[in-house]
Amino acid sequence: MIEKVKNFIDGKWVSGISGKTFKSINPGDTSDTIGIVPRSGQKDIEAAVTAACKAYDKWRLTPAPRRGEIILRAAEILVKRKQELGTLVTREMGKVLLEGLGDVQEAIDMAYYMGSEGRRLAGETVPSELPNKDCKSIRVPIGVFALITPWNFPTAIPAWKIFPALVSGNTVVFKPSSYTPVCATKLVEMIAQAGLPPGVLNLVHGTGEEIGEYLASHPKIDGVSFTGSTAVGEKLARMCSALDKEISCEMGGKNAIIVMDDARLDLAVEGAIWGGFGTTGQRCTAASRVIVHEAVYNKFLKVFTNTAAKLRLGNGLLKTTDVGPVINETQMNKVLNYIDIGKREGAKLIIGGKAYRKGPCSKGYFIEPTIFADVKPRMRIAQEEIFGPIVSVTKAKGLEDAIKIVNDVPYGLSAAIYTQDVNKSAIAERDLDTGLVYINASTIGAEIQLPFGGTKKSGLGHREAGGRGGAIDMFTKWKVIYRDYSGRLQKAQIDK
Ligand code: UN1
Repeated sequence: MIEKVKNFIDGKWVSGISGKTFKSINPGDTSDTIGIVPRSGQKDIEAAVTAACKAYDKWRLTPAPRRGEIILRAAEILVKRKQELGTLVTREMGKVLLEGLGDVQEAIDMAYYMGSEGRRLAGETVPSELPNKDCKSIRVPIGVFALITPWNFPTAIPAWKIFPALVSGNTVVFKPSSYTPVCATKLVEMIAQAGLPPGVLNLVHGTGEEIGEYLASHPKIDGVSFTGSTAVGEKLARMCSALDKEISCEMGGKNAIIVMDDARLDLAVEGAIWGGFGTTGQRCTAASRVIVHEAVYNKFLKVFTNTAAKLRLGNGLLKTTDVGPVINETQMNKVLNYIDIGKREGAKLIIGGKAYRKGPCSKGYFIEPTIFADVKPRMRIAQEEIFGPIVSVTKAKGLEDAIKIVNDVPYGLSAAIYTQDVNKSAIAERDLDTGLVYINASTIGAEIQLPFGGTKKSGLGHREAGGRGGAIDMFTKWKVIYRDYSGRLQKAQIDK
């Protein structure tokens, strides 16, 4: 079935003003068109921003628990339609069905968490230094937000942004990736069905080049939340800071798993397979490096390679598939180019290394799960984000050496260590310079009730998701209120 997708502006589903469209294609079978999508331009953005501005005051003044109730209703709708939406995630993005359903589950978790945040959004009350005076800090919304999201988590990442933005009292113009527009449309449809007033959440489809920057720099946009490449994030951040706009970016990663000589190798192999090849390596948290203690290097490599060799490529809807396609031709060429770079740099290609075009896979963007061994820490394949099913394995002399290798990259999102030694795990926890550290678990699979994000080139501004320091900080600003009921002028710092 081909969906005729529309924009959602001011509570109505509308076609793009220019009438131009583009197609959304199944990356596992390019003969399967999923949707015809408006290729919006600046006028569509204008209409969406105007609607979001118009809706802002009423939404801001709606009690936060009421805003939260709408989000909780959206959660219920998502639960009911999880199977349908998860299947669509697999069809439009390519990840295997279990992960497609996990993507939707992450959106559901976020909806419950942020829906109930409507009854918290807590500030502080503290005593005043003067009599008959009180002081408190409260969270207030920022205004109209532009949310720009990638294709690798077509429902979870939009949910990470939409729900905290809305519960905090902001209104939204949402521009999803042009590779997963149908998933974004279904998600918005379900949220709108929960009873959101018109204009509070608007959806505009189109490409980053044509409307992304225009939206983010629009004078009526107060804040921007972006997830995507470091190159685009840094550009948007520079632009927004020159325009005095709030901006937070969640960007690339070059995540690593350390395997110590005392590790449970079976667990470490499972973690490296899941982190490296799960989601076809297309997570910003993917374990694209494994740093192995020299004493267990050969043994680990052998089991890791044998296990990777058994992974089956294919259509993510089939139960027999372990690894789906990469998202598109550009990404496929980029990943294949990195395989060439690795070979030229002298890394040892031990498995994979090619596009996979057998049988039903001939119509999609499939790449064999690929492992490079004897990778030197400074090689490009060990430094740059690849975003595909490629894992580099590097030998380390010991814990200190391994931590140094993990940290010696421009990114700092996620890192993991496999060890049975509590002291080693404590040192890793202290010294790994990443936003997320896993002990005896892979680099992927962050839970939504804690802040998500990284150091260095992995993130700018506030963290995503829940917990102290999470997305509520991204979508609110602090206001401090002093109330003097003494009936006279009291001077702070002067009156005693
Ligand atoms: C991403 O790839 O941008 O921790 C997000 C994880 C997921 C989210 C990944 N919960 O792997």
